[in-house]
Amino acid sequence: MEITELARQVIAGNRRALARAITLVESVRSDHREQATALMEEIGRSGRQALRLGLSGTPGVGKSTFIESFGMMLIREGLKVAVLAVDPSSSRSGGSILGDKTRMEYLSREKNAFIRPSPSRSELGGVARRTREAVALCEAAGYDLILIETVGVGQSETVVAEMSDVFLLLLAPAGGDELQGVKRGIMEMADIILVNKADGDLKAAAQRTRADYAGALRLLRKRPQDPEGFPKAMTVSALEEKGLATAWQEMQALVAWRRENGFFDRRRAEQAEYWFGQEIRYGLLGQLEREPYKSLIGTLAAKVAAGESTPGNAAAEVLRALRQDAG
Ligand SMILES: Nc1nc2c(ncn2[C@@H]2O[C@H](COP(=O)(O)OP(=O)(O)O)[C@@H](O)[C@H]2O)c(=O)[nH]1
Ligand SMILES: [Mg+2]
Repeated sequence: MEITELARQVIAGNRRALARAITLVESVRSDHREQATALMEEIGRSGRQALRLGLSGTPGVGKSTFIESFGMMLIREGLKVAVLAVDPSSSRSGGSILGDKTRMEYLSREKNAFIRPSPSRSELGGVARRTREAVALCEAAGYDLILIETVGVGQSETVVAEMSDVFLLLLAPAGGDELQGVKRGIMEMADIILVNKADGDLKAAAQRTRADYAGALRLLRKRPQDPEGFPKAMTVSALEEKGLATAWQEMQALVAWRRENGFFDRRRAEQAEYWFGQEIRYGLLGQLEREPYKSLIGTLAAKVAAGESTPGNAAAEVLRALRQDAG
């Protein structure tokens, strides 16, 4: 199919076209990449904007259950919902644990929902680009809300935070009174912390955990993009569908404030700049993994290891070679 026609069908809301378009942006073949770039140019003109929600949480906290309940609630409100995942480990673990359709039983059957698991590729740069382009495709296809899911591993949280308007951190109730070793960096990215499983026997523990995190959030440096009371911690039960409507109201209030105060657009502009920088880095790193640089680096690494060259000198030699080839 011609790219212009594919773009037209994506914008017309054709789901199969959207799925095909995402398959195209996931491909690593160089001719496909060219087509994907052309496609992204075409769909960039749709002018549509979705709300992008990032969702992070370790395996077992209830991400899939949350997406199912929360997504169904939004569908009932008449919204179109897309679910994407960033999981750089999926190719190694032999299958994605994210965007797991079996736990999104109802949502996956909705015509106004679109669920796409993480592509099976381990390289974070590739996964990041593909997800960013998939987000843009879903926006062009008319989805109102895009949920981008990730597990708390490595850099994947940063990747998701840098493509989200609102970043949610999902936690489970803590057993004791300790915070669950959530890295400070992740806390600092969160706009709303949702302590899930606030039901049955776990309810009291969830409320304690929420209070602990609310306290921890107050200790963080105030960010300009937050109105009074944010970032905040709340309890929800994805299983019993409790607290979800309140959480959604909070997200909307936050977004409305950021829009009114210029932070929404500013954040998107900063994100575009961030990804520009990342694309350059990924591009350069990709070049280093190809010949002739790969061999050159191998030879120099052996010299460095043998003490025949210093890391600084050896690296300078590689950079010189890159510059010469470019010029
Ligand atoms: N009690 C309770 N259990 C939940 C809740 N949400 C998820 N679970 C359970 O936690 C387990 C992991 O949920 P899942 O959604 O697969 O977590 P994920 O790995 O983060 O996607 C499952 O057994 C769920 O039934 C909740 O709100 N309350
Ligand atoms: Mg899951």
